[in-house]
Amino acid sequence: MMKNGLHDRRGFLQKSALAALTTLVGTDVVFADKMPRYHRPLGLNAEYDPLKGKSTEMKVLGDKPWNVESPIHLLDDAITPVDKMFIRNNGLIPTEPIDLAKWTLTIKGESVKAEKTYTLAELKKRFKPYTYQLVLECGGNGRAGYEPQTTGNPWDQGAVSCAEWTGVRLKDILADVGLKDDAVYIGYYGKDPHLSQDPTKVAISRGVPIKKALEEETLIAWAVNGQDIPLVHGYPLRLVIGGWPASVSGKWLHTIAIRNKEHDGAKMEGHSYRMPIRPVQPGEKIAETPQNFRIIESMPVKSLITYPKSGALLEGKKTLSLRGHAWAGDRNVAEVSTSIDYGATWQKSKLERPKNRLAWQNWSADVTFPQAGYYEVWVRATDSNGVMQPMVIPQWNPGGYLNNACHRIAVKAV
Ligand SMILES: Nc1nc2c(c(=O)[nH]1)N[C@H]1C(S)=C(S)[C@@H](COP(=O)(O)O)O[C@H]1N2
Ligand SMILES: [Mo]
Repeated sequence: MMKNGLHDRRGFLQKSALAALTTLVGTDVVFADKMPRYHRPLGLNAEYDPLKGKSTEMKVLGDKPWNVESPIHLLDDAITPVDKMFIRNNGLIPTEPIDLAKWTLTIKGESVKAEKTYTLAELKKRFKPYTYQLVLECGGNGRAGYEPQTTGNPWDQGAVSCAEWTGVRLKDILADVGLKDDAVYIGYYGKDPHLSQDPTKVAISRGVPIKKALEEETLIAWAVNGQDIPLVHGYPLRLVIGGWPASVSGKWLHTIAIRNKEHDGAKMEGHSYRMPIRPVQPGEKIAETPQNFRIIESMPVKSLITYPKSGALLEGKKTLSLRGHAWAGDRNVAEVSTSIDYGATWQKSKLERPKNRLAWQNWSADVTFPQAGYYEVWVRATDSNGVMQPMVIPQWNPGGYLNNACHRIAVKAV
């Protein structure tokens, strides 16, 4: 498999593979022209390290696949820098050298008038680029809070980011392709190999109803925070859909299928990214039939205290300036409040408007502690429909999804 990816028809190393090798080893590859046919340079075996360039404070949950979360205080920036962005992979990070000139996006499926393929250059030339701040939150963010523990990564609260993504609107591309009237869903396909490396298996292939896909903020993106998307976050092309479980934002994107039925790709089935329709007892096993579950769509209202870090020591003064972010899936956040007395009283914070729809909102508050001692600071957001975060862990569910219980930090005033 690797042979075909690296070598040209005559068996010599492709220019793109040589360029990748040069980048990897950080210097010229002398005698590249003397390299035997089908030789696999050792330098290309150097494993890509997704933690390179990441903050050393990131918390690694696992490396097969790579899952890495941001401690909450690391999410303090208004726009999440890539070095503080969580990583969630279902499969392996692609290792084939990526040739930008050859990367294409194909739109196909039952509900396109005719299949169409675009090169990256065509996408950039033919359609108008847009930049949006978009919240990407793993559907399982907060899973560690559920008792009993469910399968899946035991995320604390840091599987969330809000970065500035640049690309073209999927709706513009689909208008150019031409859809049939029966289009109801989209499904993405990325280049990441399945964990088993079995090429017939797909690591993940999810999607959204066509209505969400056609929103203005749904992007086919090639840049994040003004730079190329890092490999681990989907270089060179990714679908970015804010407000819904980030599992619908396909990385290493090469194909989008326009479906005449609910997409049936990998991780669309069973209890994957689904909630039970009726409440279940914690730990209860229910049949994983479509009748018992609904697909998670918009994410629930949530907020974080990103400054100070939990355990902060307040010395010589009684007032503390808190700050953080709040978001509410497809909705806006209407109010953020904080409490220093275990929820007995609440103080409304200053809440900024989102930069654009589906971006998180920054909030800040000055709280005054009546005397020296130990406190907990709680934060609670309410969305534009009046829905409030719960103080306690919400309804247990088999996938451990959608825990949006209030975030809190400890503070010691001395
Ligand atoms: N191709 C591909 N896309 C993917 C995934 C993946 O494993 N493969 N993981 C999804 C999940 S579950 C999440 S939460 C987000 C994580 O995006 P990030 O790693 O850039 O933060 O990517 C989504 N897109
Ligand atoms: Mo996820």
